[in-house]
Amino acid sequence: MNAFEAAQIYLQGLKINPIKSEGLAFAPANIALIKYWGKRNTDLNLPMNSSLSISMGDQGAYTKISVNPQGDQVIFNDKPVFLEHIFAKKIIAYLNILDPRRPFLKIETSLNIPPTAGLASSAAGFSALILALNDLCEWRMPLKNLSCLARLGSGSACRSLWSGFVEWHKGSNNDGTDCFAEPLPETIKDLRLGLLIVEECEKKISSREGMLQTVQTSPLYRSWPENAENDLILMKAALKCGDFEQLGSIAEHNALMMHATMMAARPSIVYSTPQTLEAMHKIWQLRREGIHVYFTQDAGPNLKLLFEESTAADLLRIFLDLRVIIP
Ligand code: 2P0
Repeated sequence: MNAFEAAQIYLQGLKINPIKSEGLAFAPANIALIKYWGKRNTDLNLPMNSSLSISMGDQGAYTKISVNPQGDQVIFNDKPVFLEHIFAKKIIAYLNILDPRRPFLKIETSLNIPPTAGLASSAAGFSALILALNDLCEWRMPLKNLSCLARLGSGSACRSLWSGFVEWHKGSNNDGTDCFAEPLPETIKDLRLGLLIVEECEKKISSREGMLQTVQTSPLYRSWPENAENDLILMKAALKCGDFEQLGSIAEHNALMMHATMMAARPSIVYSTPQTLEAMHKIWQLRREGIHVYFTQDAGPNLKLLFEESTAADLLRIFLDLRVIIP
């Protein structure tokens, strides 16, 4: 099964057949508290383990799509993008998987998240793109199918269709029909996210390459799917109780475990820099001093802090550039 065949199943016969003059959508970025790392199918972005994320409120991607008879056109943050550029190529390839006989389209995307923050902007981007298509073509498609379709663009995009906590079920079907995300009803009162930029650098190895290398070469990876599933069970229990401390503690542990599996790959994958480790030690020191703050880390050197509203003022005094987000 390839991505085109899977897309046709999720689309259930629908085509990119514009009904309205333009399709509009917003999708939030998301931060995984239980990480997606490793695929059982690289074409369909089917993961080895289920994952759980928190969406980033109003931080994400706005997308507008319209028909453009002259040819495909991609615009990012108000600037035209060459169609040969990797960013445009990914979008065009994705649209062609959905419908190779589609009309030419103009795709305008704006992101209000800092591109250097190491937030998976592709998650918000592909999620906003499929929502905008759903609007343009008036598909009125169930969100479960839209989640599957977003996943074909980027795995973590399937979690960006909702606000709040979202669970991505790994599923077991070869066609990915049971591999989609769903919102969770729980909330944690006064939860805040903080972007701690320790280094503004391009990541050296993409998540896609990093996952492949870890799955193929890390001896520690064998235990990752089972450990991640256990963390997911504990995280859902913490959410049910509204227990922030447990949420933070499990998320931090899960992130460190993911990085440990990567470090054991050959060659080793190390996203942390000395500044990342310094920030981690600072956070552990703050906890010893009674400040309730935890971190998570994705495929880059920057940290995302988890804390409660009451701690925000203290943290802003300690981390001067901390960007606080209300999820
Ligand atoms: C996550 N990450 O759960 C994990 C944790 C990064 C670290 O999902 O290859 O851009 O497009 O499916 O979704 C980033 O990977 O990868 C990611 P593809 P994606 O958020």
